[in-house]
Amino acid sequence: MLTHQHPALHIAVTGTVMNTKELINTVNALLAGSKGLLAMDESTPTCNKRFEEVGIPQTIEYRRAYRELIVTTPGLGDCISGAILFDETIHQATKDGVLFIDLLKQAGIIPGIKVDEGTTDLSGSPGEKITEGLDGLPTRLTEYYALGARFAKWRAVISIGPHIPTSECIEANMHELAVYAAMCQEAGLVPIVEPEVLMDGPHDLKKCYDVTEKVLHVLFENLDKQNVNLKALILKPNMVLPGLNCPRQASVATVAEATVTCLLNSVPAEVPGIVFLSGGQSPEMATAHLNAMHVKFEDKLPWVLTFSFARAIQAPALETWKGKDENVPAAQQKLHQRACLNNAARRGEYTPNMENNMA
Ligand code: 5MM
Repeated sequence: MLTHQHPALHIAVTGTVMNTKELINTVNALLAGSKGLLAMDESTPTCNKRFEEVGIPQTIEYRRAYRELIVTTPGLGDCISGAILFDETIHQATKDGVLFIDLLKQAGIIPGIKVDEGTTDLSGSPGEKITEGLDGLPTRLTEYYALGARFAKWRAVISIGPHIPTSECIEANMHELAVYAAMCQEAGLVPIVEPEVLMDGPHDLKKCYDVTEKVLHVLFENLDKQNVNLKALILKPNMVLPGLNCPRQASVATVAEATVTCLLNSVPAEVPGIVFLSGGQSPEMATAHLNAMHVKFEDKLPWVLTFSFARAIQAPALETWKGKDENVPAAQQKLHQRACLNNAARRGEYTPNMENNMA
């Protein structure tokens, strides 16, 4: 037997087996029941931008207070299985000194961490971006694991325009996502792989479909090249939608059908789960789209299909909070309500009149 021939290899092989088991346990817990993920990993510039939109001061203390509001929301763990944190947040605590990461664990929510370091211009390709953060990533992953994170997230951004995306941009970004995913699995963290085709622009739904399908094909080719275990990752894609400035918007049923068809054509059945980003859709539309996918396609889905929204879960709570202590309970109620509505959508049980009834 291999292990008798070489003791060092025995340790390595055993370690890998243990690692895979732990990764798959984490995946199963993240995809359990009718729960989904809460993305609360806005980088400082993005968080400040969201605050500015609703008139909240853009300081580290307001960001801390807002994240405290989120992680202390009563009952959040009933609807949310995992929360994606930003580096600043993973080190923060409540005003009484309890680490957010500990509060999440107590609530039965698995802590995750955004590990990309944002995007920069892709050289030689105007209008296109490449994500940064691979340098020193294995060390950071080890540190995040020690802090208690059990999954990670990396976002690649693909824009649609007259001459973009280019094949070079797609290839470069998907290669990075695959390298990141391999490093995560090595470090015991489940990789959430997020290739986001942006909604900005006047393009139609067909264009979004074609670009999303191509991006996903290139992604899975790269994951294969990097020997990433598809059973131990989660895909976080965009839904297939017309651009925000497209004159021909699509019905909920059309978006659901286009999205599921695109995913069935490009995501291997081995992948355990797909968790959508909301990408700038209103909270109500993101929920309605997820619901329609389950109503029409439930028995055809080889993977779990759920949510990992940031704006589409947080927006009503942030608008209600406005940075004021006295608004915290009402804001928490909004957050909990949105999470519950998305749970209903994952079961195909959401109806728009639940919006008013739950309020
Ligand atoms: C695409 O953004 C992700 C999902 O959020 P939405 O549901 O609002 O589209 C989200 O996880 C995003 O990656 C984080 O908010 C971090 O974004 P930044 O811009 O801060 O890197």
